[in-house]
Amino acid sequence: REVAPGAVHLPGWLPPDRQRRLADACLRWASGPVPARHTLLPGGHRMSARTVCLGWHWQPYRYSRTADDVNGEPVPPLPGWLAEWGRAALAAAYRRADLDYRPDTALINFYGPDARMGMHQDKDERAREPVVSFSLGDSCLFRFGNPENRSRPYTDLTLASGDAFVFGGPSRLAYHGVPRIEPGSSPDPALPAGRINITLRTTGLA
Ligand code: MD3
Ligand code: FE
Repeated sequence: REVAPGAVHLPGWLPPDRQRRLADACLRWASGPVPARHTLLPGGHRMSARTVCLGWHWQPYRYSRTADDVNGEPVPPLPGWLAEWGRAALAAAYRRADLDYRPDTALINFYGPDARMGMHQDKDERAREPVVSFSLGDSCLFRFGNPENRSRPYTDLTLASGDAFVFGGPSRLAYHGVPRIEPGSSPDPALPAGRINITLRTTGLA
């Protein structure tokens, strides 16, 4: 399950009831005070996934407390239970009980059948704490690359509903992307259609 140094895949780590609870919460946040939106990238492209943020609002290449590129509203807080799930996933991945992990942000991405995410690094965070990802609903093809550039070598794997993935250490700055969604692959009809991915991060901002 260690895909690369510091990158640990935990298939099916979230049981079905937690998948449903998290997905329901994601739907509420997506239609909350700051609606999920297709983020506009500096080059003029619009991301095909929709994103909603908790704790800090992300837009390339900065974090803010208000959703300045949506409606200016303050972003909802990151709930303690979700940060706790992140700590537990990190402890399971690294087999350590004594980790001091305090994520302050979640980015939640909603993918329709044709949404994708190009190869990129996540380096807008000042801290270099690990990122913890949870996947819900449809599976996707996930491409995990290297920290040098967006091309080979990379590892392709499937991320399925309930999977947790931890990216720390040398993997924290690796390029990665989502080349495709597998429509209709969700294991649970009680989950919303499409794919949802939640990433927990530490911005290092105050
Ligand atoms: C590796 N999300 O939100 S999750 C993102 O499925 C993002 O929505 C994808 O890439 C998604 O930035 C991939 C896996 C992931 C997330 C963050 C990472 C892998 C990562 C940060 C650093 C290294
Ligand atoms: Fe990313």
